[in-house]
Amino acid sequence: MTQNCEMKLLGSVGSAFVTRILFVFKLKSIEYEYIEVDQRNKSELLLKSNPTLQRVPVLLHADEHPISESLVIMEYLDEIRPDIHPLLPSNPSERAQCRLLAYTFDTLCYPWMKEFMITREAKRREELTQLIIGGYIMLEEAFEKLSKGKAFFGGDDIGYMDIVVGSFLGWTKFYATIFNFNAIEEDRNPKLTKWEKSMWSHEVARSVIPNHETHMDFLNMIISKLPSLPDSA
Ligand SMILES: N[C@@H](CCC(=O)N[C@@H](CS)C(=O)NCC(=O)O)C(=O)O
Ligand SMILES: *[C@@H]1O[C@H](CO)[C@@H](O)[C@H](O)[C@H]1NC(C)=O
Repeated sequence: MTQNCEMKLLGSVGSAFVTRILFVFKLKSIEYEYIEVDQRNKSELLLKSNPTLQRVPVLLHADEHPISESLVIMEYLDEIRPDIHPLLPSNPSERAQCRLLAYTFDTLCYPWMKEFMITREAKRREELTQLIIGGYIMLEEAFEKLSKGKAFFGGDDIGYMDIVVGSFLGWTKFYATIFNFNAIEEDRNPKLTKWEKSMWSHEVARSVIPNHETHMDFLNMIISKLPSLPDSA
């Protein structure tokens, strides 16, 4: 228990990357202290613990070196708590596939989704729609391989890839409501559609994925950080 209290998470409400760490804490029953970072006014603690990237999440574990980047933190927590709810598959080739997939999702799909949210051009938004659809078709194929007919990427229960992609389920649902665009559609993604249902009926996913209002606040915060338009005619 004492050891548990030495875990601190710097996060911002609404961030899917932070949601990933909340998933892991819940699944592995890790106690932690949550410290909110205001994205418009970053704290000294954030700048000190993640001076280069200056973004959340950051994990502070006792006197260890601070750890940033959600995927790195997820693997760290999996390594220090390997006995409770292991996240990565045991097979090295499947582990590598998961890591590659997560890397691809974060370096391609995420920037597309982020740009989709802030772009003011209809044409660009349409291009991004197609790119995101392609990304989720790639995930559909990966799901087929990794899940082996089970409900989750991780098999019978939530694993590494369920967290990586599942942390964005609040956002894709938000986009469906606000922009009338759902990245996961039954006709293109029959398996992911079922997977999404399994995720929403999972108690941990339901408790850590932020709600609509939180996403709306986050969107407004992002917009307020953008340079203002030269005219608003
Ligand atoms: N690749 C990073 C992405 C983290 C990230 O983009 N965090 C955002 C919040 S969603 C942030 O703190 N941004 C602050 C900034 O870029 O100035 C991860 O996986 O942790
Ligand atoms: C920024 O945060 C600091 C403390 O972290 C606070 O003293 C200051 O008033 C804040 N500034 C604004 C503009 O909110």
